[in-house]
Amino acid sequence: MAPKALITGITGQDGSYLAEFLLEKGYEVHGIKRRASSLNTQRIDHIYEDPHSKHASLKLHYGDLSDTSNLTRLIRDIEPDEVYNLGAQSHVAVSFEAPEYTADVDATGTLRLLEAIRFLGLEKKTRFYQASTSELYGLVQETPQTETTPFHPRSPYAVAKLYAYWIAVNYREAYGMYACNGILFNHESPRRGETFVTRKITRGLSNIAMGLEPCLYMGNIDSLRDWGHAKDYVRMQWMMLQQEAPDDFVIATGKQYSVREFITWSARELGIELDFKGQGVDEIATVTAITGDKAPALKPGDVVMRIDPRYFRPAEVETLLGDPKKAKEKLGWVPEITAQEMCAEMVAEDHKAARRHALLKQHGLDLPVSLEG
Ligand code: NDP
Ligand code: GDR
Repeated sequence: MAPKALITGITGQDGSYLAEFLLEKGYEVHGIKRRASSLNTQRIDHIYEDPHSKHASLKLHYGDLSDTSNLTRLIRDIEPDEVYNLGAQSHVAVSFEAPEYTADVDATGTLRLLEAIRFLGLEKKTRFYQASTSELYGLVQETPQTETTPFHPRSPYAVAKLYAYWIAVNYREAYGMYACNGILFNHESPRRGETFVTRKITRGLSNIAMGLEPCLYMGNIDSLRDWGHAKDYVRMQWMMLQQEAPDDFVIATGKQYSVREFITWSARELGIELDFKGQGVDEIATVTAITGDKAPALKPGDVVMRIDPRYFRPAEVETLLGDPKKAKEKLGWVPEITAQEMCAEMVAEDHKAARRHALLKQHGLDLPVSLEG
C-alpha cells in the first residue's frame, strides 16, 4: 500500500513542490484546496490527474483551515500517514490588515488539525509537520538563529505562528503525537507569490525591461534575509517526518543578503547595471548601463526603483540569518541551490513571461498587467 499524505496549502508554492516530491516517492497525495471564484490550481495543474482514473495518486478536496468539521471529516476518510500543514495566510504585511483571520487560519487552524487527529484516535498513526517560520525570531536575540534562540514575534502572522509552533510541541508532549516543527527561513522560487519581495522584484524588473511597467515601488530595502530555494526546503519537510523520533529543525542556508542586493542581482540577470542614490524614502535606483538585449525598453538614466512608504511595516523584522547545523548533522540535509542561482531562475521565468506579454501587445493583443505589490 502506498503511504498517504495530506497537504494543506497544496495550491501554494511549497505545497506544489512537496506534492511533486511525494508523488515521485510513490505516495498517494491528498490536498486541500479552497473554493475560489476563479481557478487557483495553476501551480499544480501540471501534476493534476483525472479523478475518474482509478490510478490517480493526486486527489484534491475542497476545504478550509477555518472549518473544523470539514478537516475532521477529511482526516477520518483519508486516514493519512503524514499531514503537512502548509496552509496559511502567509503574508506578513497582510496580517496587519487581517489579524483576526490570520490567527484563525494560522493558529487555530493548526489546533483544528491536531485535535482532529487526536479525536479520531490517529495520534499514534499520523505524523504531523508544522510549517513554522523564522518570523518567530522577529526582534532577534542572537545571530545566527538556532533551534534554541528565543522567539520575539513582530507581526500578527508571527504571533499566530508562535501559537501553532507551541501547540504542535504540546501535542507531542501531552499525547505522544509525532509532530515536528520546521523553522524555515525565507524560501523562494519561480512559483513564489507575486507580492513577496523576491518575486515582486524579478517580475517587476522583467516587466520594466520589456516596457510593461514604469517603475518598481519598494518598502524597506535594507532588510536582510537568508534566502533559500523552495525545492530544497520541501525535501527537508519530508525528511523530518522520516526520523525515529519527532524533533524541530531550523532550515536555512546560513547566508544573508539585503533586499537591495537582490534587486542588483535581478537587474544584472537582465543586463541592467544600477546605481542607488539618496537616503530613506528618497532613495532611487537609476540605470547606468545596459548590456545584451533583455531590456529593450530601458536606457541609461531611467529610474527603475523608488521607495513607497506604503510598503513599510508597522513593526519590521530587520535581519534574519539561520544556522542549519542541526539539520546537517542529524539528517544530512544541505541546501543545493544558492540564492544567486535561484534569483537567475526566477528572472529567467519572469522575463520569458514578460517577453510573451510584450509580443502579444505588439500584435494588438494587450492583456492587463497586474501592478499590485
Ligand atoms: P503560499 O502563500 O504560497 O501558500 C499558502 C497556501 O495556504 C495556499 O495553498 C493557500 O490557498 C492556502 N491557504 C490560505 N488560507 C487558507 C485557508 N483558510 N484554508 C486552507 N488553505 C489556506 O505559502 P508558501 O507555500 O510560501 O508557504 C507554505 C507554508 O510555510 C505557510 O504556512 C507559510 O506561512 C510557511 N512558511 C513559508 C516560508 C517561505 O519563505 N515561503 C518560510 C517559513 C514558513 P490559496 O492558493 O487558495 O490561496
Ligand atoms: P517575509 O517576506 O515578510 O520575510 O515573510 P517578504 O518577501 O514579504 O519580505 C521580506 C523583506 O522584504 C521587505 N520588503 C518588502 N516586502 C514586500 N513583500 N514587498 C515590498 O515591496 C518590500 N520592500 C521591502 C519586507 O519589509 C521584509 O523585511 C516571508 C513569508 O513567506 C512568510 O510566510 C514566512 O514565514 C517568512 O518569509 C519566513
